[in-house]
Amino acid sequence: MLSYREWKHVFKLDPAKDLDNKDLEAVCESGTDAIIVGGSDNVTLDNTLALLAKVRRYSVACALEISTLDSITPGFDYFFIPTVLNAGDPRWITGMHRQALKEYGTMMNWDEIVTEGYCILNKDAKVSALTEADTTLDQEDVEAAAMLTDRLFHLPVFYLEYSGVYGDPAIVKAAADALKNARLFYGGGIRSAEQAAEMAAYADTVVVGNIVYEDVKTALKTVEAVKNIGRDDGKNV
Ligand code: 1GP
Repeated sequence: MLSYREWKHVFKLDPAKDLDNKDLEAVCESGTDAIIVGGSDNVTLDNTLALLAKVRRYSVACALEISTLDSITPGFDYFFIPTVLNAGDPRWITGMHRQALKEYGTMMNWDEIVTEGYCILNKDAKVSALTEADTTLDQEDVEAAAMLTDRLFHLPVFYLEYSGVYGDPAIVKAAADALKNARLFYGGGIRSAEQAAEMAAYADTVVVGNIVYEDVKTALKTVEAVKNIGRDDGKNV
């Protein structure tokens, strides 16, 4: 299994959404580097476990991105923990994290934990409302958030989250240029192989979500598009 620091392409699957077994197989066997299990609402322990069991039929790496303490369960290769840097509600910055550590802190395998500095940029995304995110950030604000992640907090991942809309490549490039060590994850609105390739020119890891549920054939084409970019990030893996 590749370390998350080597992932170029991942699919994000939502435990609250249905995907038929044939499509799930195609997604897991597509050559993507990993499946991230995560969603903003109606995520439960039951639907998380059900999706984990299905993905585990395949050899692809599988990570849980935690959005609710209820869905935490062992069995994933990695646990991605977002801290939403531009959240208005402090529960999404450190509140739920402290609560989780009180419950699970002594039993956590820290090698499997990856903290993501999240920057949410689509004002209409469910996750913006949920976290009360300030999405009015310009390029300099995003560069500052990237530096906050990378230099000040030394987080391993900076996640530019445009969930539902395709982002601004100039902002993604600016974020990439501001990062020295943190990996840049880009996610949001990828609906074609060309868009996936465009973001892969700047982001270390391209996250493809909803299109899987809307047009699986196109979703599958994003894998090769991203893998063909082959850029050198200059970071240590
Ligand atoms: C969502 O960043 C991911 O958390 C992917 O976004 O669903 O818009 O592809 P989309």
